Amino acid sequence: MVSFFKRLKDSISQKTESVTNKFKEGLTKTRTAFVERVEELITRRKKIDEAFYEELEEILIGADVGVNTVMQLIDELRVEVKKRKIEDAAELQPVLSEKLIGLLRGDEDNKIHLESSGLSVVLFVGVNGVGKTTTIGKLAHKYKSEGKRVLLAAGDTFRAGAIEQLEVWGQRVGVDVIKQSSGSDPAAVMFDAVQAAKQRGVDILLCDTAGRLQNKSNLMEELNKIYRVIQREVPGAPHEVLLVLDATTGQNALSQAKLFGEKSGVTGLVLTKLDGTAKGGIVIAIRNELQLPVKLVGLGEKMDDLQEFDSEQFVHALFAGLIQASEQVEE
Ligand SMILES: Nc1nc2c(ncn2[C@@H]2O[C@H](COP(=O)(O)OP(=O)(O)OP(=O)(O)O)[C@@H](O)[C@H]2O)c(=O)[nH]1
Ligand SMILES: [Mg+2]
Repeated sequence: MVSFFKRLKDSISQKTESVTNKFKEGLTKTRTAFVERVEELITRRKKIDEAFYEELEEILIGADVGVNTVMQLIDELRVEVKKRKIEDAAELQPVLSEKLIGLLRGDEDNKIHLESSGLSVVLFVGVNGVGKTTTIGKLAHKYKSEGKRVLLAAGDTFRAGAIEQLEVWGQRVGVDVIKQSSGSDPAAVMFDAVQAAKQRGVDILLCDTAGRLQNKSNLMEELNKIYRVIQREVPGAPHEVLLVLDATTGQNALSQAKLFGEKSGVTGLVLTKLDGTAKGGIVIAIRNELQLPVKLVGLGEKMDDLQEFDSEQFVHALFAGLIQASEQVEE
């Protein structure tokens, strides 16, 4: 019995460790640009004074944490520093991590809500090239490995090569794709896909759509039609509408989310290409300035490079270098 619990505990901690490692790897660029600069600031300035706060502000804004969020964060830090009577800059790091985790944590959870039995439908939306199709491929892989029956719907009938791209992912992952010819009505594709999913006893249907700008009203209307077809054919569906955002576009991603979120019944966000940016602080800005939870993050182009978002893991991975450094100092 004891060994069973020990094995269970070990396997859980191994899993947590591998998740943190994935984040660590994917956040390398952000960590180098952001954490190393904070570290440098702490060692150079030593004391917490006005000049220290000003420089910290600059670093945070540079990492795309967003001006409003940075102001809030610095104010909270000031309060905490006074309360705890901190003078030494080196002691600020744990307080900063704590505050960042606080900003990232929300009331709503980061899980993707699916039916425990029966068909769940997840719709992916977003502007061109943000990583919708890739995320669908990765997520299909994840669910398939968990033993779920997955089906994909090729709802991007607009861009040349889009259907083939989804089919390549389908083959790679080993799941079927429901499609029609290029140029056909995406709502009709969704209708077919839902019928096929029901007939085949599928657990999760992942629906791709064409990239669109939130200000193109005909395309937003098309999305609306897709949404209505799914809603009509499956009770409670779509279970999630995930807006995919490209982290490398920084503050632009934030404004996309604001505009899209208002118009298309978005339930959560996917932030892709975090591996490709030094501005991973955008996660914090998005979390703090929008009511929408970040549910998934993309950390590379491969099948396994997708993680469920976890605020503590994220901040931990971000500060991995610093935490190690401060532990060494303590030794
Ligand atoms: N480095 C990195 N690249 C990514 C990630 N996610 C997607 N990409 C790449 O981004 C590019 C665009 O991805 P797609 O999945 O085609 O994007 P999309 O939103 O479906 O694009 P459209 O269908 O044209 O609107 C591809 O080259 C992907 O490999 C990620 O997390 N990290
Ligand atoms: Mg696509």
